Amino acid sequence: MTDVAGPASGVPHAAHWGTYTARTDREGRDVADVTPWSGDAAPSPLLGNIPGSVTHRSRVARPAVRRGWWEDGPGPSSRRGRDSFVQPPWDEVLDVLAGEYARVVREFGNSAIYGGSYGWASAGRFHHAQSQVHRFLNRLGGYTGSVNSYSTGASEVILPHVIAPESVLTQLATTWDVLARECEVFVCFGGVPLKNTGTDSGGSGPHPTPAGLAALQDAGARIVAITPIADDLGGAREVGDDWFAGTGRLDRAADAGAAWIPIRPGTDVALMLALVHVLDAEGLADEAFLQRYCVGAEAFRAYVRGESDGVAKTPEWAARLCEVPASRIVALARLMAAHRTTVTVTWSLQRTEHGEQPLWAALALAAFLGQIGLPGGGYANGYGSMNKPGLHPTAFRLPSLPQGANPVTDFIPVARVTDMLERPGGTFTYDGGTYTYPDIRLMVWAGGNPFHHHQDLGRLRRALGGLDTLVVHDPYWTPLARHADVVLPSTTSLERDDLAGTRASGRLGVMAAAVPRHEQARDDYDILAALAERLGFGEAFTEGRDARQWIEHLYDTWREDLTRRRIVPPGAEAPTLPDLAQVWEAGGVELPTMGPIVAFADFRRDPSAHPLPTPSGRIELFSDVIKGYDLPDCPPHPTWLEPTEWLGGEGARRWPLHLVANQPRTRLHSQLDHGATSQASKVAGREPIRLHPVDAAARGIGCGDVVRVFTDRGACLAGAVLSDALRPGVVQLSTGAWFDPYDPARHGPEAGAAGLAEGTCVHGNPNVLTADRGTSGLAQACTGQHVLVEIERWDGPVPPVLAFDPPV
Ligand SMILES: Nc1nc2c(c(=O)[nH]1)N[C@H]1C(S)=C(S)[C@@H](COP(=O)(O)OP(=O)(O)OC[C@H]3O[C@@H](n4cnc5c(=O)[nH]c(N)nc54)[C@H](O)[C@@H]3O)O[C@H]1N2
Ligand SMILES: Nc1nc2c(c(=O)[nH]1)N[C@H]1C(S)=C(S)[C@@H](COP(=O)(O)OP(=O)(O)OC[C@H]3O[C@@H](n4cnc5c(=O)[nH]c(N)nc54)[C@H](O)[C@@H]3O)O[C@H]1N2
Ligand SMILES: [Mo]
Repeated sequence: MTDVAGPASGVPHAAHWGTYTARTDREGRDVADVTPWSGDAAPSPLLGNIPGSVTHRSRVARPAVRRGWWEDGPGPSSRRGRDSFVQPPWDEVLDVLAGEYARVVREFGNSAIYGGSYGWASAGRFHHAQSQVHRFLNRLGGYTGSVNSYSTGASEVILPHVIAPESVLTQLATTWDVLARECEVFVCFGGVPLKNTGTDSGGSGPHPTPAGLAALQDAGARIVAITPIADDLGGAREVGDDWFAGTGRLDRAADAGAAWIPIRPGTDVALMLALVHVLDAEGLADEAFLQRYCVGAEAFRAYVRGESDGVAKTPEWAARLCEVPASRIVALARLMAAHRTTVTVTWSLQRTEHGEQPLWAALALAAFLGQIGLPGGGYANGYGSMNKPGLHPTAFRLPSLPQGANPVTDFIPVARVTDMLERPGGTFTYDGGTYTYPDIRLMVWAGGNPFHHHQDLGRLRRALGGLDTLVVHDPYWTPLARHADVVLPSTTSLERDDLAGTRASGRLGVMAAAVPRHEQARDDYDILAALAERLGFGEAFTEGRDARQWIEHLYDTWREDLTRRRIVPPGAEAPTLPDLAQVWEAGGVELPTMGPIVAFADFRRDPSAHPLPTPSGRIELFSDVIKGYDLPDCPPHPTWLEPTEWLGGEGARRWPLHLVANQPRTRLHSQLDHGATSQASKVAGREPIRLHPVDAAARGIGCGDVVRVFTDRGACLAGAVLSDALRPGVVQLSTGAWFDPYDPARHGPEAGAAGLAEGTCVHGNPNVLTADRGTSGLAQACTGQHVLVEIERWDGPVPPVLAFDPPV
């Protein structure tokens, strides 16, 4: 877009994926171009999705209500997602909706409202949609909420039992400067996928990870990327065993690049156990470390040796499972033991069945190496998963909207949403407890999209039919909005003032409104305030402030908390901050950040003075607490458990391709899928699916072909891309294409006549394929990363993608 007018300098703004200046088009109604903030050395390509997004045709222009709900009233319906919409005026919709909230509370109680509202929404400290909804529902008397995240749901539950809370691992990871100086061998399960390091929830500042990784490589560290997809680490290539036999740092000129170990997906635990087996068998384990800093090493060792189950976890045993040659496993173990070594695991590995295990097995491996707490050595999670691990965070939190307390105790682990709808009154286990699913009548979503994030979308669709009412606040006609009864048009961040930042961003940035509100869109805050008013708690919700006054209030109280050191840990620097008007004028304010971090250094120095927050105060390689839970799918020490869907299992005979549904390179989740960066990646208008040339040839698939990807749960169309960056047998289809279920009446009957099933996503959303199955009875977390599929060339008529065309 070149038609740029507005103030030549533009206004400062921020997204989860970076800080930028927005300049508007001639009419001042949309963003025409964005300039990355000058302080950002590696701006995210996702910025390219922003121009044109405010007035895109997929915006919700005015409130919309599903016809059946408006005419017949609330109640279960199979018409959700198929019905037409009416567009009554705002006031009428708010009146009726307030009445419906009151009815549900009166007839069923507050636990009948599901308001977890999981999702990333937009950057911004005040207009954070989920916080706004939670505050509203708490004032209404509470709601059934959700715990943990889709991102790190298994980590959040297992890690506190065995080492420390997930937030400690990811926020206080050893910083890249320390790694570059000290780390000699960097073994990364899942690579360091720089495509993911652009984003952080709340608003990103600079992006130091690409430079951090480059510095580590330039220093000659041996980087070993263990992943089914080579480009999870740029430049990684397969090397011989002698590469691993080398000593010292690499001579960069002679031996550039990183080693790629193309592991079979879902088998990392087997490889980790075998690495421990080699350390143990060859006397390379750090016995003093195990004794001083760990509990349970002997029980775990007995399992690795096969003393407890009769199966020694030898390299030969592992090689059959993970298809990494035994000689390579031995060479890697020796390399790791001989050098200052960091073992890191991307978050993706725990987004799989038994996802607790790779985290725990990697911890055990690092413990046997004995380098936890040393500079450049030890254990980490998520380098490359986000713009966070390895950065220098602020020592204190940033301003946030107080949500109040929720009197309702019902909750679900976030990814059990369909189960909850299908089985009211049914039980589930979670972190040692047994709980009951509440009977949900009303569901509200603001800032999240289960048709993006959840698995087995066909099942989710059917389950939503059982609700009385589904309310969705979103700026866009997302697939979730299409399935809603009441659709409330929210503003995008570009239509309102806010402040942005995270602990890793190193600054609090100004998000100045760049354009006026689109059509009849309103801020989530204003929508909820209007509902609260009708429900009799307007004042309690707003405290008499408008949005601008709230931002001032949040900033001022936070500044006061800093000045009085209420939120500053001992020893950390407390900044002297200007007032909000000055921050606004400057476009943001830099915050003091922590110096170089060596994770778990205090614990290593003195484990008695600085115990870990685990039950024993030490690293737990065997957990008595988890043993007490008695879960068949989460034993008390790291264990190889065969997943239901993997290439070594029975299911692979019928479904011979392992699909990795990872994060998209060209957008954040489903957000701005219609933007230029995202659209440029589409193939034949569909989401690109990458296949190895051998797998493609076996199916007669060429580059650019439309293919049908299917399981017995569902199917989607996608655009084929051939790539030898993939391990053969592995295919990759990122999340985020807007779900577009084939409907002959809308898409035309021709494809159906040629055999395309109704409900097939014509656009390429992998969550029509994935199973809705928790990681285990411990965390019950999302397992959407993996699914076994088959693929065929689709020679029938190709239906248009209609996902971005509003239903009204
Ligand atoms: N198969 C598979 N599935 C996965 C994953 C995977 O690896 N594989 N990964 C999972 C992970 S890690 C995550 S975090 C989830 C992400 O799942 P989500 O966070 O649910 O995905 P988003 O697309 O970011 O959804 C955010 C929604 O908020 C809307 N929005 C933006 N700003 C505002 C606002 O100001 N107000 C309101 N009301 N709405 C707003 C956007 O339009 C969008 O519809 O997906 C998960 N799903
Ligand atoms: N561009 C972009 N960046 C993002 C996001 C986005 O949507 N877009 N989302 C953000 C969010 S919310 C999150 S939680 C993080 C997620 O961060 P991650 O979970 O780390 O990201 P993914 O891309 O899902 O997976 C990383 C890599 O793991 C590899 N992998 C998959 N399965 C296996 C396996 O079995 N073994 C091994 N060894 N490797 C495997 C895949 O090749 C994949 O590319 O990303 C964040 N960053
Ligand atoms: Mo995530």
